[in-house]
Amino acid sequence: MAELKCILWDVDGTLADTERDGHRVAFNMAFDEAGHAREWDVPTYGELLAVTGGKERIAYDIERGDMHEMPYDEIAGLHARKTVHYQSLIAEGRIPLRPGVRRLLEEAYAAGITLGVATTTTPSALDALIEHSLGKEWFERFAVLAAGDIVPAKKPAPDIYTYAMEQLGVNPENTLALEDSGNGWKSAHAAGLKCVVTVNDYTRGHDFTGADLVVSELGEPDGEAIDVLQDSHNLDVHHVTLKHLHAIMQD
Ligand code: XBP
Ligand code: MG
Repeated sequence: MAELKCILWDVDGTLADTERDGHRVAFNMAFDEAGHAREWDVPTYGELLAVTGGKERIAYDIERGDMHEMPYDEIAGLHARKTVHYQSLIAEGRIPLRPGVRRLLEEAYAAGITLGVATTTTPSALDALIEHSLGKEWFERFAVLAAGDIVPAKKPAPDIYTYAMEQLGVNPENTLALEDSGNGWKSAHAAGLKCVVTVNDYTRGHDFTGADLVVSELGEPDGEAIDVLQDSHNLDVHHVTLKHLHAIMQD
């Protein structure tokens, strides 16, 4: 039994559905621009999401023989262009926050819970999402933005969560993660955190054995009841509130 003091948020798939219509499209724009005969369609991108990190994902596609060989510098250059395209797509405002995200963020912030981000995504891609989808005030409201290559081992390794907690001076037993994917859940769990998972079309079939709560979305009080896929603490959830997160920590 421990007090909830900190919530660490994953970004892609959790704050917003950025993968299919954001990152995937931006990768394809960069491939096309560089003259690569490669397009990641929706199901292919789902397979590639097994590898976290954009540069790592390109390297994996090369390794499995679906893109032609290129040196690491070229991969990094291609990925840098992808990030520019991603920032433009986000600036167009076409990727909204997922249901309930703003509500729960505001509720936790008002309650004095320390809030942070722990993501695999490139920092400048994260900045674009905060600026255009969340609002600039969140640059200050998040006490840490842990992102990208700041740790060498990306999710499912625990490193990004461990790094974020070190920066904040909080303990794992007082921290809860919000995630959307199997790799994200594994990362949070390996860092010693409790974890609530909001699935999406890409991640619904992932293995979340042991996660504290797995739901279709955070939901809204005036909306339909959310789907509860896994409920390890027997919570009666219509939409996820701060009260539920406290209950998970104290169980
Ligand atoms: C997100 C990722 C990222 C994004 C692309 O995983 O794996 O690689 O798909 O971002 P998670 P970059 O939500 O578990 O952090 O291209 O900037 O890496
Ligand atoms: Mg994610």
